[in-house]
Amino acid sequence: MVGLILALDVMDRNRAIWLAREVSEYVDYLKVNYPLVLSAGIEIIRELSEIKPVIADFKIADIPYTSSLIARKAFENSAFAVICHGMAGSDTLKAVLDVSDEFGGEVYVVTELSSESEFLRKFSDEIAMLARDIGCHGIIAPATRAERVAQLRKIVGSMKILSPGVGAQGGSVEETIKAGADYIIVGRSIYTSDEPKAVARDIYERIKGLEV
Ligand code: O7E
Repeated sequence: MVGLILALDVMDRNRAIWLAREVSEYVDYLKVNYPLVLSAGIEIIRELSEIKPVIADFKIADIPYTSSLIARKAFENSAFAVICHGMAGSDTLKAVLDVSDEFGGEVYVVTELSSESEFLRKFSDEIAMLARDIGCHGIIAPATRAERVAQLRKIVGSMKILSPGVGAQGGSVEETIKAGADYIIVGRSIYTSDEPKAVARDIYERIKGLEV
């Protein structure tokens, strides 16, 4: 199964809801990050969940206790999954995983960012191993470096790989899927377009065309 995730980094509630509805037939999940939650409030996660399952991208990276509070807030507001920074370490990941288990949710772990990420890149293989060994559900791997997606796929086996960095950041849909990503995360290419639905459809069809 390969698919598309919309990164809804818009600052306006009504626009977010409109975009989500507009592209819903082509996306599997909606990813909500700080720009939208800080603008529209945490309730936006609940509202969007009625359209598609929501991944709360709070890139949780605190001590275990605080991290578990953040994760709980996301799941209580109907998030399907949360994203954690693997650099926070095993105790934080385990604390978040415990909360997600209570809600039947999922936890995805950032290995290295699609940007320069010069510090995380030194440890991203180990972060992926940790995410795998403690039973997280997936990792985030950079579409801007398809060779890293391929390498991380070898480490995580059948875990989900979600890859941001396609389009606005220069990554390619085809190379990222061929390298082993399950989901492509796309934001600006879709939500700044005059025709978000047409762009989402095009990406969806290209992804599905590569499905093995
Ligand atoms: O570049 P865009 O507009 O297509 O948006 C990409 C989205 O993915 C945006 O929300 C950004 O915060 C996120 N992202 C990256 O771009 N690079 C990363 O390495 C990690 C993420 C991310 O979403 O992490 C958790 C999935």
